[in-house]
This record gives sequence, structure tokens and C-alpha cells, in this order.
Amino acid sequence: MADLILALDVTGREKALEIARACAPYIDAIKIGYPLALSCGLGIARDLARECLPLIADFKVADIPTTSSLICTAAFDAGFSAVICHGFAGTDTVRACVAAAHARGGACYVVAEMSHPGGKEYFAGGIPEQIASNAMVAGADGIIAPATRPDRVRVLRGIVGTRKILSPGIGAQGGDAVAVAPLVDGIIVGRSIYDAPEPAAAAQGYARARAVRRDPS
Ligand code: O7M
Repeated sequence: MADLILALDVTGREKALEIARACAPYIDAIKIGYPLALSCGLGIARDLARECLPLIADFKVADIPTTSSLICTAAFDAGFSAVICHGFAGTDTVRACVAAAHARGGACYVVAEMSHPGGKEYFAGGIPEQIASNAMVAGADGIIAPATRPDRVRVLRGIVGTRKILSPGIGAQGGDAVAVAPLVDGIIVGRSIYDAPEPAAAAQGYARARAVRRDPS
């Protein structure tokens, strides 16, 4: 079973709350990134708390350890239950993010490889494998790996074992939910839900992928 995570990349408070409310019965978590947080402020986490779903702060933190820790702590203090950081900033930065997360009973996920075409430019040549491996050493709860490249998800699964893989790139970026869901712990879907004529119906459709059984390999 893979969770369905809604990437709520809209830029208005009322629109965000309306979509979250409509989709809540079909999703397992909401991921909030810069578009919503910068347009509405971190207080949006308190507003969304009424849906009683885990809130993931996707700030792709990638600074020196001290600054990264401060960013993560601000996210947890605002009501988020997980943060996402980049792995390329180094293992010390990842350790700082993990420590900030675990100090508040939260989780930290590390971007190991990106889903867009340009993601192949620098997330290549063994770097994603190294990032994933370092994330495990740093105690991260899981990684982010691209639904647009299931073969790469399989390779990274070999490194992270039973720790979580959350996978974006479904729908609008071309990734297939049914193909990727058996490989991961969470599928991340944004535009194909929030830009749909009926977001709730779209979320309900993607929720079917949650029932796909995990690939035993
Ligand atoms: O379904 P979409 O394409 O509208 O949205 C995908 C979401 O996943 C969006 O919030 C992106 O910022 C995010 N994402 C990627 O699309 N690709 C990546 O490689 C990594 C992420 C991500 O979530 O990183 C944490």
C-alpha cells in the first residue's frame, strides 16, 4: 500500500483549503511547498490542520547545518509533521535536518534524485545512490525518488531497504501511478489533482493506486 500525498502547490488560502477539504477523504498527507507557504505564510499549516492529515513541509532545505536546522524547526513549530531537505548539501546538513525533525517527533525525507528532465543533468553518475546512502547513514526516514523513472526507483530501493520512498512526477510529468505505487511508500500528485475540474474525483481516482500491492523485490 502506498500513501497518496497531495502536493498542494496552489497560491491562495481559500483555494488551498477548499481543495484540501474536498480531497481529504481520499488522501493520506498534504505536501506544502514554497508556492503556498510564501503566498499564505506558514500559518496555512494551522488552517489545514482541521483536515487531520499529516502535513509535509517541502522546503527542499539545502543550507549549512545551522540554518537548515532553524528552517526545519520553524516548520515543525508551525505544525508540520515532516520536512524535506536536499541531500546534495552534504551529510552534515542532512544530519541537522534529521535531528531537528526527530527532536519534535517528526520525519525527514531527503531528495535523492529529481523527476524533471533537467534532473538527469546533475542527479547522475552514481550521485543519487551516494545521496541515498548518506541519507540512510544520517538517519533520514526516507528519500524522494522520481516516478518518471521507475527503473531508478528500483535501484534506490536497493539502497534504502525498508525506509520510505516518496515519489513525485505522476500524471502531469508523465509518471504512471499504477506502475510506481508498488515500488514506493507514497506517491506525490499535484496538478493532476488540484488542476482537475473536480479535484475530489481526481484524488479518488489516484487513491485506487494505494491498493496496489507492494513489489516484493
Ligand atoms: O504532480 P505535479 O507535477 O504537479 O507536482 C509534483 C510535486 O512534487 C511538486 O510539488 C514538485 O515540487 C514536487 N517534486 C517534483 O515534482 N519532482 C522532484 O524531483 C521532487 C519533488 C518533491 O516533492 O521534492 C520533495
